[in-house]
Amino acid sequence: MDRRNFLGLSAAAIAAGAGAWSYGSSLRAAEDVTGRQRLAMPPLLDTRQTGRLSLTALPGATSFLGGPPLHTAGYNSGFMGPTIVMQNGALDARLENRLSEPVTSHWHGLLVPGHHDGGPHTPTEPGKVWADVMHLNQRPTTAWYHSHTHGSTARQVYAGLAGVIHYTDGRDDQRGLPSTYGVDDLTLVIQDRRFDAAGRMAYSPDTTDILNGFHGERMLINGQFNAVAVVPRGMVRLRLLNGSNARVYTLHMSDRRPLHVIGSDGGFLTRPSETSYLRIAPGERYEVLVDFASGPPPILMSAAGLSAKILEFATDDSLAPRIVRLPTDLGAEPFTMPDENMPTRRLSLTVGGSSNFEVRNSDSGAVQSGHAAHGAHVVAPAKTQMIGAGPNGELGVAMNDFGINGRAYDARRIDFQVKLGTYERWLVTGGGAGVAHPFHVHGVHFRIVSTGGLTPAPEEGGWKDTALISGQLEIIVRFDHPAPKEAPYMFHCHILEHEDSGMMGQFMVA
Ligand SMILES: [Cu+2]
Repeated sequence: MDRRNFLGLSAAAIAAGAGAWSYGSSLRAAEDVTGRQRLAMPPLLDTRQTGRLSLTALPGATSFLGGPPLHTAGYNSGFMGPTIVMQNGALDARLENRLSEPVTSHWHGLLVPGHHDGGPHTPTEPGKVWADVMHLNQRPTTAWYHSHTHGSTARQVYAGLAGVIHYTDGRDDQRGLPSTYGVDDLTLVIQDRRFDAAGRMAYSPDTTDILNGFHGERMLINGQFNAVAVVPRGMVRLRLLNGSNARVYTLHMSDRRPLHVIGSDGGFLTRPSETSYLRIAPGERYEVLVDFASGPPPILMSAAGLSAKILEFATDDSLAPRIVRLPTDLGAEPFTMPDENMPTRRLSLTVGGSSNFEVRNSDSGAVQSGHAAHGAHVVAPAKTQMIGAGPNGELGVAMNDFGINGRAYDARRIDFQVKLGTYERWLVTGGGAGVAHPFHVHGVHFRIVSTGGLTPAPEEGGWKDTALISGQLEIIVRFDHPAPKEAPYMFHCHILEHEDSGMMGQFMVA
């Protein structure tokens, strides 16, 4: 198989039914009072009645911003995936792969055993089907799913292999929360994309992109550019997923109206927490309530890294506001620190064997030619050439791994084992490449005890599965599901170019 051609369409793939498809065309009927294209939600795939989930990874040809069709991929469509509604109980899940390379569906935020986790040890080969019954039991939350094929994750997610999960207990009415999908309960997949000189969306990471993570200049929300979210004049719930490969956003409303955070990666907070600025790193989710009752509708902006418009809103007076006040109690159980002697584990996300390694980006011919040979749709290589300060302060080119505790990911090496049903305290540091790394652990939720020596902000004080490392991150991790040697859990940087380059490890739970 020619890896370069993943985003390319084989004749067989076209015959499989994806065909040419324009993301914009299906939305034309949805123009509204603003005269602009209305933001569409991903299609809803509710598994609660059937107890079944069927996903098919498909190639697509998607046109953006009026440009030519581009090679994309998705679950059950040619680009991106449906919003899956799940609940506690048995779920008969199935993933069929109609792409020309292996894929997985990693359930990011679901508490399932290693063999259901969709990590790199359980790829579904082209033409094959993965199927099993998953037994789900966890707190309601907004989770997501994406491909996690080692070495290809960044490119596959960028191509569209990602979607959102609404994990529900059916009690949002009792909580006083908006819950009408696409009306007062909006799912927002936030991603940045880069366009080349010819106006085509491109994924062509060079050395700098691998060091910093691949950043784009245009915002894509639910796979759409320049769309406007239309909401009632009342309380609106925004389920925010940072599905970007690398970009961290600091979200705020253009008029600074408050964001009332009600939930994070692993479930609801005990009560809403008000903030004006909300930092969200790749892989993280937050649920917020925003009151649109008064004033001209604000614009969702990002203040960090990209001082830019993320999403415009418009209000529609014909939509009756259903929720007009902030709930006081979200029903989440407060967390009490376990009174037990926990093992402490130290993890350092490292570049070039050191978490403090000074990295310089290079335009040297040697570095560039290493990438130029691969063409436009190349995946990040396993090793990256970079320039670092040598022992005498001189600059020299060396091959250096991204790793954890100085070691790059090795699928054959189990980094450690954890006892099932216990807690551990993890002290996680990371630096290098001048980048803050979002740390994600599979199959668990954790609580942040401290970050950078401080107690976490209230919105970071709930259950999490991903957290940005600034200084030392101290977390309490709970292990409730087994992960055997043949299907261990991953822990890794969620800058996908770093993950693919080796900033990942794996552990067993038994
Ligand atoms: Cu990283």
